[in-house]
Amino acid sequence: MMHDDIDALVKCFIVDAAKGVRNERVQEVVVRLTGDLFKAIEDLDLQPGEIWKGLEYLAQAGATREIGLLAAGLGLERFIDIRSDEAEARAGLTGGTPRTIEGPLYVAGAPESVGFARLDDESEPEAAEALFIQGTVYGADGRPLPNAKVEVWHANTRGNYSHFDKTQSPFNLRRSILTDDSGRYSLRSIMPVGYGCPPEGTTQQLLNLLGRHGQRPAHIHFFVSAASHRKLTTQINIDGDRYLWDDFAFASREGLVPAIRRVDAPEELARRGVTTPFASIDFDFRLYGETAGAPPAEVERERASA
Ligand code: MBD
Ligand code: FE
Repeated sequence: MMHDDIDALVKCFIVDAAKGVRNERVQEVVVRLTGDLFKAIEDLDLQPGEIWKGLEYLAQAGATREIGLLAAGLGLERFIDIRSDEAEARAGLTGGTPRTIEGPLYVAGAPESVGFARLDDESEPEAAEALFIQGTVYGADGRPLPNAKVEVWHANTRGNYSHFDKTQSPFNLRRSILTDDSGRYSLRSIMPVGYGCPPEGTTQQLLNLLGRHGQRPAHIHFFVSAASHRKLTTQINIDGDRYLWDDFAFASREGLVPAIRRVDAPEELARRGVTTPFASIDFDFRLYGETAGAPPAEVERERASA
């Protein structure tokens, strides 16, 4: 069938068949996506069994709650970010901390504190290197922002996230820190290890067929928000990870790989209240001001909460 014939057919099925009140945006999107799908079926000569296989795959990915993981692995989430970067650049917003993808593993409702938080529940004292992160949140005028909210979450030494990994305590490695009067935040946690897609899951199943791995480099997620500013969604990477520039979710970016300082001086250990050498990272955040010309920075999507 020719593409023009497919367009006519889709119009018949979706537009002409409409008798009730329609949502114009939904109709526009469905007409486009259905038409593109039908054309792909025609061009690739997809067989009925292949088409059902695809639908069954999506159903399975949904049923096992891996749609968010699939979006990351296909680069869809990264693509959304690239478009958001372009929209911000068009609105004249440059020079802020780079965004990178949220991923599917945020959980709302983490414990909140002012200035400092310890993220780990002390359940991995042997395996884990202590990690301290500290910095300042800067606003649109370049000045430190007191009372900014730094939401932070990351994996444990097995690459697993609390809530989704039921062996961890609630909100382990998840906190919400408000910056102090100087716009500063600081935290103590443990060095994370990179996440890997569940080996038997739907996402890894597809990645295998594509000859791809499903590994992320070690990373730490942040939401940074403040009154009159655009919410920033980003991550920092742990330098030296073998997957640093080979992330299955394509989230590594220049500017998000801070230097790690390894500290073993006895007086420093004593000052931090630790008995073994630790890692320290300085990382500042630079937010954009609220901007009429840019699409909303707050993304609506289904998120876990506890
Ligand atoms: C993660 O930890 C993550 O950040 C992403 C994007 C996908 C899967 C697991
Ligand atoms: Fe993650």
